[in-house]
Amino acid sequence: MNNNCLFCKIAAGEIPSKKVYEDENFYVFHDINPAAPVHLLVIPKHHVPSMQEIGPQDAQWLGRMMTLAPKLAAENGCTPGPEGGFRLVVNTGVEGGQEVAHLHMHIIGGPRPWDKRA
Ligand code: DGP
Repeated sequence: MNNNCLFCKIAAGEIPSKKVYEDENFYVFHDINPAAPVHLLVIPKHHVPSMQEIGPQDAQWLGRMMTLAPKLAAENGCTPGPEGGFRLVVNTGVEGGQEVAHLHMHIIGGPRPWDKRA
């Protein structure tokens, strides 16, 4: 837990959020500024600033984080099948468009049209 980190505080329940899933390692909630009908954020509960700090030792939990996506997408309104789908986005660093310095994966989807931001 990083006491200066917004997403650490959200994962700890210190700042309110619209939670859709939680387990021992991950916390998932609705983005406050959705770019599409479905816009979720998946965060690890431990503090990692961004993908720039990731190395081989992180393969296991990062893999688990990715595998959460299809179930969360389907359960929260993304259309199943090849005509549906969703986007996964991990903005990294300032030049990568990252605004909150706690690694997070966007799950973005739902019936189009919607913009390509996030
Ligand atoms: P990024 O640009 O990849 O760092 O995305 C950060 C996202 O976090 C952005 O889409 C808006 C969202 N966000 C920022 N502050 C809050 C908050 O306090 N609550 C929630 N639910 N989302 C937030």
